[in-house]
This record gives sequence, structure tokens and C-alpha cells, in this order.
Amino acid sequence: MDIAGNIDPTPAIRTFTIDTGPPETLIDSGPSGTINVSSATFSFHGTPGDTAKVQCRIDSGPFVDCVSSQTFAGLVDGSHTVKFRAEDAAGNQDPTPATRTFTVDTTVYKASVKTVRVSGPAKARKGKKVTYKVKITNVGNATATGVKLKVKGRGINSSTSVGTISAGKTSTVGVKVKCKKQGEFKITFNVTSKNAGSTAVEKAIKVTK
Ligand SMILES: [Ca+2]
Repeated sequence: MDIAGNIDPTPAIRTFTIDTGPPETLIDSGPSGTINVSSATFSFHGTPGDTAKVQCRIDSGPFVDCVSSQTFAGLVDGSHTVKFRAEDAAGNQDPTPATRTFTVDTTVYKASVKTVRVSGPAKARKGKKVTYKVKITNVGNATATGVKLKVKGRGINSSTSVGTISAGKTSTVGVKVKCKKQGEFKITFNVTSKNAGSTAVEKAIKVTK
């Protein structure tokens, strides 16, 4: 306005935006809990939509620019933590990065009943019962399930359920067999399982009158 009271018809206007609100970061997908592979892929985004970029870090590494989806590879067995931090055009960073912790375990778990040891008599009388002690060892690193012991020979046919054998443990099974037939023959002790393979051991016996 001048002395005469005239108002400037074109007042000076400056438009600017004050942006002090940091964005929020959201993880859309990616592993949690325990995974059996050495890499992990995450998708994520910043909100609101004016997020200029997202930075990621894994474990004690630095925050670096990353784009969804991001794969972290070559992960060693153990616990890992990833963080995602959105940043807007004004440079405001999410003060509370989105965090996910997961565990990598690439150990291969397998049960194996390779070791079977049989002890018992080499001679018997016809019509009598003899007892064998069968030691079954699970040499694997996982529980063996559905373990069965089948004993077969001349006139001999029996099946015993052993059940489960823990990793690295031995189950001892006592089996009584009746020697119905005379002669020299072999008795087969066959161990089978649902997940730990099978193995057979033979033992010679002489059955007399
Ligand atoms: Ca946050």
C-alpha cells in the first residue's frame, strides 16, 4: 500500500512446504522363524507415497540404499536381523525402522539305522525257544521313526515294533524265536524304518534234535 492508499495488485507470494513428518516403513513379505536356506528376500515399502528411498541393513552392517525386493545372500547359520528405513524427499528418516529377525539353519537332518548288532546262540534244540539281543543304532542326526525288526529263517517269521530311536541312540530289542525246524541255516534280522532306511544282519544257527 502506498501513501495514496493503493494496494499492490500483485502481492509477493512464496509457496513452500514444511515437511517434518518422517515416513513409516512396512515389510510386505519375507521370512520369519527358521529357514533352511542361506538367502532371504524381503519386499517392503515406505509410506506415505512421497518416500524417496528405503535403506536396508543386515545385522551389524551399515544402512545402504535398497530396492524392494531385496535378497540377502550368503547368510551363515544363526540368527539374523534386517532393518528397513524409509526416507522422504526432505531427508526425514523413519526413526523406527521396520525390523525382522529370522534364523538360518542349513543343517541337513537325516535319520539312519545302519548299525545293527545281533547276539545270541549259534546252536539250539528243535522245538525250543532261543533269545536274541538286537542292538539297533540310529547313527543319524534326526529321530528314526516307525522302526521295525523282522526276523526270518527256516520256520521262523516274526515282526517286532521298535518305534522311534533318537539321534545317536541305540535301542536294544530282545526277540524270542522258536526253532521249529532242524538243520543249519541263517536267520535274517531285518530292520526297517519310515525315514531311516533299512539294514539286515544274518546269523547262522544249527538246530538239532
Ligand atoms: Ca517405523
